[in-house]
Amino acid sequence: MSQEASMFSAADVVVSYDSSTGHDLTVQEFPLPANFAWGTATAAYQIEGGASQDGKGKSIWDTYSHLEPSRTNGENADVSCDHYNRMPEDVELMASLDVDVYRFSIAWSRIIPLGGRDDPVNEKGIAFYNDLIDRLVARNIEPVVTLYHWDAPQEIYDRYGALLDTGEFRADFEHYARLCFTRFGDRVKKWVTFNEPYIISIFAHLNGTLAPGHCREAGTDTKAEPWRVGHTIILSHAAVVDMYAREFQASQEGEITIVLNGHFYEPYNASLQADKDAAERRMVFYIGWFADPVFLGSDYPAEMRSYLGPRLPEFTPDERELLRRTAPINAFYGMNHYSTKYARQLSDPPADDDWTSNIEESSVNSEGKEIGPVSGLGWLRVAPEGFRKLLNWVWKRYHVPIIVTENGCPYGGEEDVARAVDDKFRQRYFGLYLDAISRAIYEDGVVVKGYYAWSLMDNYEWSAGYGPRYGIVHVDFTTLKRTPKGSAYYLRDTFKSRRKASSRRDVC
Ligand code: PNW
Repeated sequence: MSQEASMFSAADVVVSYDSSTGHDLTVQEFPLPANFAWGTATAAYQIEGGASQDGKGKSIWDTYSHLEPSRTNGENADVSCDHYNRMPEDVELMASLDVDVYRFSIAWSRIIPLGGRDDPVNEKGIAFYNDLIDRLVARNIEPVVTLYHWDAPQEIYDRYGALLDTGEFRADFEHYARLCFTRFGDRVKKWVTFNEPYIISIFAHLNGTLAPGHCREAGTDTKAEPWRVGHTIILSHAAVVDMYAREFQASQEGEITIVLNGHFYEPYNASLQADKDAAERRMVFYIGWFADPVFLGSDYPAEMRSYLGPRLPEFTPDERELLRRTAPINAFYGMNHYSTKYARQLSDPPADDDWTSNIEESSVNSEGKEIGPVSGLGWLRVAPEGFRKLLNWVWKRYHVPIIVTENGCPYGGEEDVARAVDDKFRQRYFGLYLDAISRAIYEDGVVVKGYYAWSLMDNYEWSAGYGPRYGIVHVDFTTLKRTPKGSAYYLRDTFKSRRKASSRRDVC
């Protein structure tokens, strides 16, 4: 199984930070700019629960999480953290941690239960998000809203395959986005259209480990579908950016962009040119796939065109013009980042649906050296140097300010609240990754404006169910009690002192 397909392993490993990496993994507490924003992030399906409350329609995740046999560890998010009913408490919790920002997503099928442009609006769903936004604003917490965090309305999937039909999806998504801008845009000043198009395309339409679970075994066209889905996302994003700029930006004065995830890649064998090229090309296929059209307004990267040939859809002249026009409107690069991997160029012929240009990923290189200490997930290694390099890579290629819209890690044994609260592993991970940002800013000249920890609280980790816990707040999934972990206080305190340190630095 490729690393990409394995979601959860090594639940309770004992970690030594000075393992085989040879890197200095001591947190330095380097400063961050005085106006650097910190926040927490969540997604609707992962925390809300209230699956059919107040007229909410089904999403593809409601269906996928109830499949028999289960593809989600036997678990669903019908209740999850019950945020839908406990939202005021959660806002107060964030206020107590002094967060500047809360990034959350809107469940499309909560406000348009059937999803389509001619379907009715659910005012009770709108009221929930209005209340959330009002409470955030009252607490001086900036709402950052993602429109699509993986939960397409089931009905539009049944009607036309959701993201598989570019024209239909784009029209329905535009309608949904317009509704959100109209109802919430007086108070929401940062919008994200899509969360992680790579994961939607590959995990949901090739590996099949996320809803709607398309994969070779399910008989779907894994050669073409992921690239069609990516194409739909890019064009739907651009259309909505265009609409926001034309119809809303002048009066609402907000910003809009997309969130892309990506690892940094190091060569598996650093003395082989083929592996060095593979590491670079893996990032082009992972990130450039979306970021070139979105932020440069250009075609897909040339490497992808030549490798994928007719599997990769074409942009029409009108679409190229749309991309060119909207590229500079994207206000920042939303970066979700968790870890670094090694990339190795394979020589055996790849599968006909290969999406990597025949590159294998691993956490151990040709000399047996690990990329970093393992977290609660085998692939998620502590590798802050890779993070710094990725910030540089993105800045050099796209030259837009970066906001880190997700970063964090799970660790083993955190069901037990007493153990979870003492989450030194996570505190150190955060500390090291914040040091990497500081060095990228002050030593490398990269513009990074904010950092949102994933996640505000333990939640439903998609196909891994309630296994991996990424929260800075522990959730007891029986009583639903919230208990801040040490990392919540670490983040509150470290941002206070790092930002103070930077003002001193600026004065000197
Ligand atoms: C993100 N990977 O997903 C999502 O935005 C969140 O909803 C999710 O809970 C969080 O990260 C933790 O997994 C990812 O394989 C899924 O590199 C997979 C990867 C990265 C991010």
